[in-house]
Amino acid sequence: MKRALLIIDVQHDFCPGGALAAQDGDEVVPVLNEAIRKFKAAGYPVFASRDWHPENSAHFQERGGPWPPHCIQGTEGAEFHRDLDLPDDATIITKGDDPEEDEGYSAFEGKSDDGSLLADALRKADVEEVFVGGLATDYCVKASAIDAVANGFRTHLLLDAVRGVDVNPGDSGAAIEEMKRDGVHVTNSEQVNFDRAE
Ligand code: VGL
Ligand code: ZN
Repeated sequence: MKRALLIIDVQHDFCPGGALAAQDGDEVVPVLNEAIRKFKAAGYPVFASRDWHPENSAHFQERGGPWPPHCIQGTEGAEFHRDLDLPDDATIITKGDDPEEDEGYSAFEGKSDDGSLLADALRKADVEEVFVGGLATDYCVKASAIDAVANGFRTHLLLDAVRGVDVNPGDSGAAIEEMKRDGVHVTNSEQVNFDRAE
């Protein structure tokens, strides 16, 4: 079964010091770098989503949305984490760019540079199984993993490669339970081993 690594929103604003930091969000970076290395070595593609909001997004509190401004297009906070080793051929998925919507939590609502929806880009690459890591467990990771299942992909959450915002204590734990209920398999990245996989 062809696999892909799906990295959700590993951007400065979701890391410590950023506008909407997940606790210890930057700790996912070395774990994901190792996963990137393994997927590339096995010939599997890497997809990376980015939260990419206009300044006046309806997603922000000043327009009635739930969040302080974050990941504003073109700012440093919206850049992928400087230490994330994204391969040159990674497919970048952009989401959250509609100023009128408080949506775009799921990477499956996002599009690649050529305008393809993520599900179509994955199918075009013959991917059937996705491994999901990134930020934040309780928002975009949860929405993306659940949508991956809904789109027919066998879906694994890389537990050591996610961190949550936890607006309320326990949100990330509850999110993991919700993902499991919806058919997401939970694993750790060391368990992902391609040697004997196919
Ligand atoms: C996210 C809250 C608001 C995320 C994005 O990437 O998890 N969370 N926008
Ligand atoms: Zn956002």
